This record gives sequence, C-alpha cells and structure tokens, in this order.
Amino acid sequence: MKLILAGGFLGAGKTTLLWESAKRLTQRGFTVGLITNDQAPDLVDTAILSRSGSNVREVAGSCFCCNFNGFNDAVKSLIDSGADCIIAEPVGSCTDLSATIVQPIKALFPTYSIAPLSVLVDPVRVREVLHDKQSLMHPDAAYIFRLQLQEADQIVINKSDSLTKQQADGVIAELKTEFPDTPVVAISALTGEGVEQWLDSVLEERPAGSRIAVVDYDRYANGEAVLGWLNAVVRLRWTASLEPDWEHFVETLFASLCNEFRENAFEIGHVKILLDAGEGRIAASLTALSDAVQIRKLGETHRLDALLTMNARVQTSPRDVEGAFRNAVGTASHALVAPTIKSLHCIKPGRPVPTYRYESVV
Ligand SMILES: Nc1nc2c(ncn2[C@@H]2O[C@H](COP(=O)(O)OP(=O)(O)O)[C@@H](O)[C@H]2O)c(=O)[nH]1
Ligand SMILES: [Mg+2]
Repeated sequence: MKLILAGGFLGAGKTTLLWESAKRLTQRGFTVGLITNDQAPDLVDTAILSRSGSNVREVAGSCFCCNFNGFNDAVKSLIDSGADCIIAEPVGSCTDLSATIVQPIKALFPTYSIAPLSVLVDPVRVREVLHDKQSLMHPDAAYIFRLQLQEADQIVINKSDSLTKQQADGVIAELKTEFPDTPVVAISALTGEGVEQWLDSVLEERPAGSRIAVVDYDRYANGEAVLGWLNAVVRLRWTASLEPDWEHFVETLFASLCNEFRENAFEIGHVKILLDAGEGRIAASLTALSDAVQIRKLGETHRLDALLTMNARVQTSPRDVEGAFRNAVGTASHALVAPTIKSLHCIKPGRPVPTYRYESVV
C-alpha cells in the first residue's frame, strides 16, 4: 500500500491536489483512499472530497501528529476497504511531520510504502514569508510555513497557472537558494498541469523523511494559537418571493466577512464555504486578505433549502471570528433568508503534543 502525505500551509491547494490525484490514480488502476484532518468536525474538504468517488476518512479534533493512532486507524480502515493508494492531507498549520508521522510509520509499519514528503506552497506566500517585512502573517505563523519547507523531501509550487514562465522560474530560484538540497517542482492542481509528473515522483520507491527540522515547540504552538478557528454548519431557508440566488448570498457573506477582517487587518489563513442546494452546490474560498475570493458554482442551485458549511482560520481570537461570522450571516440573510445555525465550533488550537517524535531519520 502506497501512503502519500501532501502537506503545506493553509490554502496551498492540498485538497484540490487530492481531488485531481484521486481521479488520475483511479484511471491508472489504483483503488484510492483519502484522509482529511482538522482540529474540529464539519470539514468542507471532507464534504468536497466525498464526491470524488474515492473512500474518504476524516481525522477530526486533533492533527495527525498528536493523534497518530487516529491517523493510523484511518489508514487501516481504508486498507480494509480495498485501498492500495492513500493520500493524506494534514492540517495546514501543522509541521514536524517527518519526525512525528514519516519516521514512526517507517519504524512501526514497514509494510506501508511511504512516499517522499511533499509540501505544497502558494507562490504568493513564498515571497511574502521569505522576504516581505510588511507581511500581515504573524512571525510565528511564518515560522511554521518555513519549517514545513525545511523538512520537505520535495517542495511543490502550486497554482503555476497564475504565474508567467518568468515568475515561476523566479519562485523556483528563490526556493532553491533558501533550500538548496530540496527538489522543487511547479504544478497546477487546478488545471492538472504537472500533476502526472508529481504522481510519478511520489509513486517511485524513494527515501521518505530524509530530514528532520529543529523545531521550537513554543514558537510552533504560538504560530497555531494566533489563529482563530471556526467550523460552522447553517441551515438556510430562502423566504423572499424572489427566485433564490445562492451565489449572490455567498458573495454578500464573503464581502461582509472580508470587510470586517480587512478593517482590523486580521490576516486570513483560509476561509472556505460550501453551500449545498440539492443537485447543485457553490464552493467559495479565500486564502489571503490580499487575494480575490474564488467562487465556483457546480450544477443548478434553485432549491429553497440549502446547507452552508463554513471553515475559517483567521489571525485573531475565535471570538472575533465568531462575531464576524454571525454578522456576515445576518447581513447576507437580511430580508431574504432564514438562517439556523446547526453547529458551531470556535477554537484556538491547543499546544501540539505529538504521539511520537523521532529525533533521527529511521
Ligand atoms: N489558480 C489556482 N488556484 C488553486 C490551485 N489549487 C488550489 N487553488 C485554489 O486555492 C484555494 C485553496 O485550495 P485548497 O485545495 O482548498 O487548499 P488547502 O487549504 O491547501 O486544502 C481554493 O480556492 C482553490 O480553488 C491551482 O493550481 N491554481
Ligand atoms: Mg484542505
């Protein structure tokens, strides 16, 4: 069984890559299993990937490294369901995976064939974190981003479709200067460009977890704790006499949220929405305050009832994120929609305490 870890910061494109890879691996004849991970339940990623046709398991309530057994239970359950290739997406603010996941797997489960640790990066974040003194990202969150790159067996620049050839070469050169011993490739998980080559590289028998970063767990813990985490599910009922326009609802919701975050300079790690309206759905995502919201509509969304799942990781207190979320739902619903909050988890991630931590490469 092949086990592939696709790490990388919030919004780097891990879920998009899992989706695209599952499709391609299935065409290659593999039975694919996917594992998502979050600090709380009601994950948009799980809802999205469960439509991919592959079996999906969610490890919720803790990151893989602090719940190694939960992670391994998900792996075993997928193997029992027939999976021979499993791709797992760790939480975007998680690092030290070589020491806490890859080495323990090699030592304790030698029958698994674990792939080189791939770490995805958003090219816009690379420059911001490595050089921009004005970055809104908290220095300890930037520390996590840097550690993820340091421990990678392979750095995968994603979103290459948003770069010119010259810009892509520039980002590759920057990463090669900072991390001279690490292979760097560029792909677009969205268009599929470079994904076949990335799959070839992770399916090859090559060393995994070939380096372990030196990690200051106080800084790491603080880098996670500066983020407020919100996972919510809201039932929506269109009550106005106009035709339901859920796309407009999602746009207004995002605009209201972003205004509040922008006014207070609360940097966004990731805000994701999935609105399910029967046959059709709308997915929307924002991965930095400076970015534009991406909204994608799939199928028809004329139903009067809809279910909204929202995941937000924002650099402020969970209370602020909850306040902004409640205001935004109120603004978008006004005179059109009756919203009922079905579940709401608002947390600050706790200090990471790994189940295992290997000090040296196995
Ligand atoms: N332009 C572009 N956008 C992408 C690409 N991959 C992911 N995205 C977008 O980036 C956002 C975050 O993607 P997601 O897969 O959820 O990231 P994750 O947080 O790392 O799992 C979404 O809006 C995606 O549509 C890509 O290759 N190109
Ligand atoms: Mg994801």
